[in-house]
Amino acid sequence: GSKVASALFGKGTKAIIWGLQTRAVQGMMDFDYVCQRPQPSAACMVYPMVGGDSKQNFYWGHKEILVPVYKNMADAMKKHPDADVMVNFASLRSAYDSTLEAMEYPQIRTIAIIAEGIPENMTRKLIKAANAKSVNIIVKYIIDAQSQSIGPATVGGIKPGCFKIGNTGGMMDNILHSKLYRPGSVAYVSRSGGMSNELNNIISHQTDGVFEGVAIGGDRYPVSTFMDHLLRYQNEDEVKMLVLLGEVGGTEEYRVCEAIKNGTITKPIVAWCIGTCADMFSTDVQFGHAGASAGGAAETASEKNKALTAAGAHVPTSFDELGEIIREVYSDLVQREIIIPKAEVPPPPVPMDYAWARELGLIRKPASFMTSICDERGQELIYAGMPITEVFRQDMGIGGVLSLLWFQRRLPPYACKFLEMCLMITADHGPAVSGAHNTIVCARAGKDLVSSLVSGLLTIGDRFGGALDGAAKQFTEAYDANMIPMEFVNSMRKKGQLIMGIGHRVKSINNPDMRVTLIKEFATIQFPQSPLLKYALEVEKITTSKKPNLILNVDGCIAVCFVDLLRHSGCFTKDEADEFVKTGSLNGLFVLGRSIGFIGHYLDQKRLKQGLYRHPWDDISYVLPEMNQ
Ligand code: Q5B
Repeated sequence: GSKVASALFGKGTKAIIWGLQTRAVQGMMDFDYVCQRPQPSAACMVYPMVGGDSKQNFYWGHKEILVPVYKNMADAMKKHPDADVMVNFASLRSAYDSTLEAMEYPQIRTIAIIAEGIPENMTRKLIKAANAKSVNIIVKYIIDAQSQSIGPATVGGIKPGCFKIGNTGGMMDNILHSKLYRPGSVAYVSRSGGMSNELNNIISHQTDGVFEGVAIGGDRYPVSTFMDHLLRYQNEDEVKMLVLLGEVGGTEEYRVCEAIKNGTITKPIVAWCIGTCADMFSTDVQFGHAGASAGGAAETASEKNKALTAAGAHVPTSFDELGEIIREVYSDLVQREIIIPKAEVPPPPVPMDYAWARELGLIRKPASFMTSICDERGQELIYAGMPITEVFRQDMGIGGVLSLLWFQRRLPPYACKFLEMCLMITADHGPAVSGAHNTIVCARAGKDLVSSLVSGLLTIGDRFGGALDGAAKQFTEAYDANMIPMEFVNSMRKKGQLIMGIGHRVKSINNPDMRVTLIKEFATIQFPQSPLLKYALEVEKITTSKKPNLILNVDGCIAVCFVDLLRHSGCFTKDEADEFVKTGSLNGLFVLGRSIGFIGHYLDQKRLKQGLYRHPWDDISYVLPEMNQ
């Protein structure tokens, strides 16, 4: 007897979905919505995840709804006793076990297995397990197993207005195009899920549409057969004509011939077996499905087409003619008033997913933020227009990367070298400076790397390490205003302001800072021009004449050299150069360079296993106010 005796799906069909295939489930929900089902078909999902049961959000038209996700099948079955379908998205490794488990629940009448690559022996065990149930239960099951290993053989099943299995029918535009949101009068069965899409298309254009379509899969051992479904269609009043899309391999089509001849199938049936081109090859041809290979002359597509014609099916001369034949049979049924085409009712609009609408170029929205330095979306990471492989091919170094990411352009090699030099020179200046001290104290308080690093970085400012931007601004303004160095120093004193980039706690003209010497030398030799450096050195002469430690310090020296680079390298306009000073890029150099040292200090403290730091009392002068009695 047939395993598929009654209707598989109705308008109220509820399914339990095994697996977290949210896109496919959303597709099912959208289908349900456009079919104007009162409720979604996906009752719940099952996924054996860590943690408790949860909920997954989906769209129901415009609204968002929550679908429960259960850790185990037993709970899903108990909470949703009205669910009689299982759509099993489990992988080929777990599909076997989960299908067997689902069979333990009598409420489940239909199981659709989506996994590809379930070994044939396991598929056969599943069939056996289903058959081992009592007769009542056996007739309840349809198991659509997938192709063993060769090519995709997507399982599919769609009943317009009622239910669709997973991704069957494609995306919403396809469902609308093939009018799969409302039932027609034509029911089909095919092996291939992919070809069933083509059938949806042909049938919707040549007739009043699809009533139901099932793709049984390309296995050598499909669990449901053509006849199982054709018999259901024969017994369904709303179905007025049948379509069978067979293929090379197997003998199932002969059972259909038999059924036509002995009057089991009385409804007009259009049939075609694909794979007729196999006759043109001198050797046997294995098509994409595991079952699609002729085991003998009778299994060829041509022989089966001949037999179907002889049995009384409407068989085209080629696949190209299939639509025409379907149309002819349909028109005849309309003429004889067996089919009375219904008025079209437009389906409710289903909102398109934002990502898809965007991909189709249908919508636009202002971006929440813009970026112009790095693009990681493509196959290759791109730094300011340059693929990362090219950065390495050209051996651009960290200076080159910095020039791309900070300044959005390739700077000449001497400029990249200068950037690297700044990072190397500012990398560390011992544990005593404010930032390193903070990092060390923080590390010794047991904090992590990021916290310790940040605690050091937060000390960078006007006094310590963060005088670059201020120095660049002050020196540039004075220079551009044609102030002679003495005028500049005096004006700053008058204003009561310190000159940024001047002065050092330990370095002086008697104890010169070699870092400053290195930068000065490099800029003087390598830069096309260094007028601001020269200006700053004149200022230094004046300040050091007052106090020997009022030297052009490391911050100041880098700052003025950098302005010379921005202004005279030919890579920036004057406005761009000013803008980079204004936006704080110069302090960025110190921050980046000194991060190297701070991380070093953090690691060093951990390596030395230093305990919590407490400042010694004898190093603190307690100067509390005296209380008046
Ligand atoms: N006087 C750096 O001060 C320091 C003057 C000045 C005019 C000035 C001070 C300063 C500007 C900020 C700056 C970066 C606080 C320094 C760095 C990185 C580091 C650090 C490291 C590393 C030092 C004594 C007398 C007073 C002041 C006058 C001082 N600075 N006049 N312009 N700039 N500079 N910061 O020695 O008449 O006696 O009252 O703020 O460029 O952070 O290694 O440590 O790599 O980690 O404490 O190199 O110069 O001097 O404040 O006692 O002043 O000189 O007005 O005059 P000192 P003070 P008076 S590089």
